[in-house]
Amino acid sequence: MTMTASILDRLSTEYPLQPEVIASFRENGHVMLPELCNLAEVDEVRSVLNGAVARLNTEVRPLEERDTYGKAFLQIMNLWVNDKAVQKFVLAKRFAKVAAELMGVEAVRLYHDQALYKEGGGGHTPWHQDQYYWPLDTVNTVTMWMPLVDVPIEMGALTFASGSHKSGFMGSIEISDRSQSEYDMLVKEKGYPVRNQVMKAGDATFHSGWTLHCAPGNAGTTTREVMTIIYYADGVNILPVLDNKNRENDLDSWFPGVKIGEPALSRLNPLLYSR
Ligand SMILES: O=C(O)CCC(=O)C(=O)O
Repeated sequence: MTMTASILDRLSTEYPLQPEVIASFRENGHVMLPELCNLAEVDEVRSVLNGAVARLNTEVRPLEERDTYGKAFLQIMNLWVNDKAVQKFVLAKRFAKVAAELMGVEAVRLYHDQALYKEGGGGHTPWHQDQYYWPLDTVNTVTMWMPLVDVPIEMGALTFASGSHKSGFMGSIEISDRSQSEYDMLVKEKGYPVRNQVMKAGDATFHSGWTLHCAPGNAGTTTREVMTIIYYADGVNILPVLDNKNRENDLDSWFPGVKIGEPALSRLNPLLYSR
């Protein structure tokens, strides 16, 4: 499957951000941008992504044989390196520019992408912080989360603890039953407002690396098809010390050949936008 030149052109057009949208992102640690892709764009991108996910997925166990993390979604990472058509979507300037403007940085690089397909009957995504997994020495990281189908709450709507990013690191807790129970208590204790983000296909949320988030299970029978792209500010380094195995694994996977303390730069991290 190939993407047409017209889709490519449309994905490099700009999505203007009002100052209050940027302010809301910085205050809450997340924001929803309606129609970041229009329906024609979603249709084309969706067929390309569904094809790539079907080809690259290696999870064949029935849901009941998986642990909590495994039940949450089919997770297929860095599709852009395996599929030229997906590459056009993941490297699109429209999204990267939004990421740079929300973070208030000059330029952004790709960390990696991931398809997060929550199957019908799939489990909840426990509360977690993404940046616990990442070896990056910065707070300037952001994930774009775009559903390719409409996502009501009961299909696994992304859910944020607003303002939680301001606390930064909250604990060395992997996505698990433990992260769900401990962070659930913390969210209540701290009184963070909880936002279940209902979305239409082509809308997108952006959330900071330290924002606590989770999602309910998919109570429906069809898959919640979501594509995510993770960005970080150009010029950051790998942390001087990696304090957990996940960060070590991420360094190996997403920064091949790069060592701790060095600039976060490898062949897998193209510059996607520069002001
Ligand atoms: O899609 C989900 O259920 C969770 C998404 C997530 O954790 C993320 O994109 O960082």
